[in-house]
Amino acid sequence: MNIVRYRRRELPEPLVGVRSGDEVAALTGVGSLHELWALPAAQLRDRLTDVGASVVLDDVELLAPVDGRTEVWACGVTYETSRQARIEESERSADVYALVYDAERPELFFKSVGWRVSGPQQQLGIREDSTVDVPEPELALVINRFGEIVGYTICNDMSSRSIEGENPLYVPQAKIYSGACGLGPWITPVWEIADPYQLQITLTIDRDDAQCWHGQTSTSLLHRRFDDLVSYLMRGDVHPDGAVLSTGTCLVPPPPFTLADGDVVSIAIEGIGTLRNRVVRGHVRA
Ligand code: DO4
Ligand code: MG
Repeated sequence: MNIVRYRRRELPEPLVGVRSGDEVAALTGVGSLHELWALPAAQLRDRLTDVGASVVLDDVELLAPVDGRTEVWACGVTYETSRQARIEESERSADVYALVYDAERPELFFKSVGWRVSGPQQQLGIREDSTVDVPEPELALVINRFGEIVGYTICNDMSSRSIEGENPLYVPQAKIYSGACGLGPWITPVWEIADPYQLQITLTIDRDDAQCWHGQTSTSLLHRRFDDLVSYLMRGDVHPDGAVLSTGTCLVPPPPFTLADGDVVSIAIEGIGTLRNRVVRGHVRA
């Protein structure tokens, strides 16, 4: 079962519901996702049982599973692969990545406000002023206002390697721009995943209807603990509508790979699903 944010063709307002198989049913009396993140984890499960009539999944538009004041944050250099890729792309400041990988304090950065996030049926972007671009397939934690992990989703932390590689102080420009954050297709509640440290992550990139890059990894290679990452997010701020925390990438397509206009990026995570988006160069359609 998954928690979905979606729209029915005949209705303009987003709805919140649960998906089981190929059916979606609206949650009775729940108008937004962030209302659910105001509940303690122990109450969430019960709240998901009160649903209305079902509709067919194919007949709804799935939206990014984030709304209200829920922010998307991300962690960096949490896997050895990411550490190595960043050292290689940033000759003059390689040290900062090696240092943060081993430091007690993880790298956390702001990624997106909810309204800018692309859902599963929307486009992702690559910047006009960037020359090397990659998707970053990441397991994302859904956290309630009390800092409890209540679910999991998939984040595509789209990144410009040429801009970040020039100078790590350019990370916000490499990571935050039109179409830089993809989330979805839905949220898997925490109790549905037996071991989040044993999930297979697969990245597939298709170009002109043929596969041009494919890689597979596992969350077992994570160099941090999820609770620890969450504690750093919560210790300096409040998140009254909860937060989404993406936990870093373990797959970075090496040079000379770079994303191109029209590529289709698919990220599959075991127990969650597949997030698939088309990429455009320049601003994405709102
Ligand atoms: O240091 C920059 C960000 C790294 C990142 O996004 C990742 O490791 O996933
Ligand atoms: Mg990342």
